[in-house]
Amino acid sequence: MLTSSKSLIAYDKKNLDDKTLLQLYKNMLKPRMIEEKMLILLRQGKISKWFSGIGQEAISVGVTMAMHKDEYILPMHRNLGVFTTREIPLHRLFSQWQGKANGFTKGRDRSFHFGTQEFNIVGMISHLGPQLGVADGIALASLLKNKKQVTTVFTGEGGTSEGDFHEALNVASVWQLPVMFCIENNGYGLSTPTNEQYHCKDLADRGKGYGMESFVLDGNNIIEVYTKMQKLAASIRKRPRPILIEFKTFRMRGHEEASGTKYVPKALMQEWAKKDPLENFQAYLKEQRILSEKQEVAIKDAITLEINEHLQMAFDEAPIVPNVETELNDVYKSFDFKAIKPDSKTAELRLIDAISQGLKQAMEKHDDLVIMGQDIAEYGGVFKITEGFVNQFGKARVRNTPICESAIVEAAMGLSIAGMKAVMEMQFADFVTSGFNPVVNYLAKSHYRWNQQADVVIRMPCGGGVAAGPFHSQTNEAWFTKTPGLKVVYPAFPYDAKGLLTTAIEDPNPVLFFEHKALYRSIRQDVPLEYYTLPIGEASVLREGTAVTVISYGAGVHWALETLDANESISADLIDLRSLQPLDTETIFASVKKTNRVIILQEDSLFGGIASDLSALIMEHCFEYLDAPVKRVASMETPIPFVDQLEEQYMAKGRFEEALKAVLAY
Ligand SMILES: Cc1ncc(C[n+]2csc(CCOP(=O)(O)OP(=O)(O)O)c2C)c(N)n1
Repeated sequence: MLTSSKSLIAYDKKNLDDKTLLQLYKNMLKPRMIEEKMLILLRQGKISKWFSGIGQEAISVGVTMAMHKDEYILPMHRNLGVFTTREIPLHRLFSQWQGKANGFTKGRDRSFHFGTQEFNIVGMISHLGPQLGVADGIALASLLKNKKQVTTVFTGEGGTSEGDFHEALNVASVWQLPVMFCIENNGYGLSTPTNEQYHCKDLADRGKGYGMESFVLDGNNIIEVYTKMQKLAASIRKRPRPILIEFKTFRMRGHEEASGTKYVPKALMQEWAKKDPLENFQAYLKEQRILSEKQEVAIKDAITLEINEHLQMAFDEAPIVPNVETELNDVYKSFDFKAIKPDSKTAELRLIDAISQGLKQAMEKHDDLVIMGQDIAEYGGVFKITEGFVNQFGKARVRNTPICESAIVEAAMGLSIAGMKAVMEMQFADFVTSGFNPVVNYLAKSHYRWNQQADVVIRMPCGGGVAAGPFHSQTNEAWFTKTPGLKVVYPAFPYDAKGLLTTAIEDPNPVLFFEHKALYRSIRQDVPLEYYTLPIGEASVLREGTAVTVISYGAGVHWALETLDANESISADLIDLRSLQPLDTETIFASVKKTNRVIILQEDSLFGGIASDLSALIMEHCFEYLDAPVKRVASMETPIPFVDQLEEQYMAKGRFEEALKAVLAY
């Protein structure tokens, strides 16, 4: 609180007119008054958690006012001022916080965890850091479309310790993306003070390390924030590049309301209270005779009325009525698959060539498709799938990336938010762990949370049998098949690989596309030369028989074929799943009901693999038809060893034949 009515912040209004100054004031006042109301409601138990931005309004408001309304802004949990300055009707915000349908997430996510294309706002996910890489992707789209727009993203100083921050800044700098990275340094990350968070004077100095201009601004001085950000935004629109801005400010309330501020020294709190951005600015406007007492009362009355009316609307809104179908339907964006029939002209292609051809033809078909990955441009990727692509499509659409899986998955998400398509080549499927968070938390959940598709395909060169050891051999599809929101495709043949990849790219949902490295150059097939698509979610029945159903995918399909070829007397249905999520249970159940015996072969180690769930599904749906227990054959429960003899022992392949015969003999 200011003890006198004199402003303690040295404002320089430059050439700002009174109307703008009053607008800045009103825009700061509104979130402050909303928050004060929310604190009352919180105490009354009428809303859940609250993250306060009191004392930090000048940053949200100044930055948002410096941007054009059609430019994307990516706020965090203390940026109510961003939402109100973009003039979101308050009742929609209130409904959001009460988990009601007129909010932005149909009650599926809380507080500020939402985005809205209508207002060009992309809200955070809880993990904080991913926002920064998403901003890169949005800015990349704006750069590629020559839109001359700036994208702004916020982080707290705590969030700057996450890897995402460093990856996102580096990518933005290497690609010269038009992003304003805004750090709100408010002294504490939950209870952690800055000296336990980082070991340098100003976080802005980190910009230098990334080859980026950076600035420190007084985050409590609305005029400084607004005028400087306006200037920077204008400059970036003309000359695209990233800029890092550190706003010095202070968190005046607890991390969230319930947690309090006991650990914050009182003197520090008092010192910052004197720098309150709203009270000081109000005093200044009065000193300058820009704001009268009467005007102030009128402005406050109008805001109070607006808050109360809109709150009433939200309270009057009926609570969400749960509906199982609605929930399930919203996990994926609906996709109207259009079968494009293959041309009759074919050529014998290896799996790797078929994938390359499908990808190339998808690039020709979709002008807005961008491919990103390590060493994929001139070098053609480590497996040479994108060899020659740069010559045909240029480096803007075939993008070499730094080694930063998280930021690239996030950038792919950003491209999708900006209406583009992205394919990311994971150099080896094993490395997806370095980008795991945005895959399972951002891509997978965004359609369910706020109706935002993640039009992204991640190509996953995977699998063993190539003597490459524990970190270049894994087949990690099970990490993703259990995550609602992702599709998982795993072809075993060139024809399927090409047609399913083109579909995966057409599908607006996130697809993990597994490509078995050992099959790349060993499996050949006649493949149509023109563009075609195949439906995701349909298994293919490779052999038909009566005695047993063999279910597999990827390399396992070829092991099964070899075994069945060597045992011609075994009459088996052989099902190649092709797609693991969604799963073609209809084909599986029909086969099991016919043969009454089933064996599932997977290359992954046993526990928690897709075979386990398949087994459970078969048991639940076909129990009465089974003449033998469902058998799973999988690799050993160890990491994948390097040397041939050990790897061979590890692999499920060597145990399949015996297990198959045991199922038949049961
Ligand atoms: C990956 C991850 N780790 C930890 C948390 C828990 N958490 C939420 S906010 C927060 C503090 C963030 O501090 P800062 O980035 O400075 O933002 P502030 O809350 O101060 O505005 C923490 C630790 C989280 N949400 N996500």
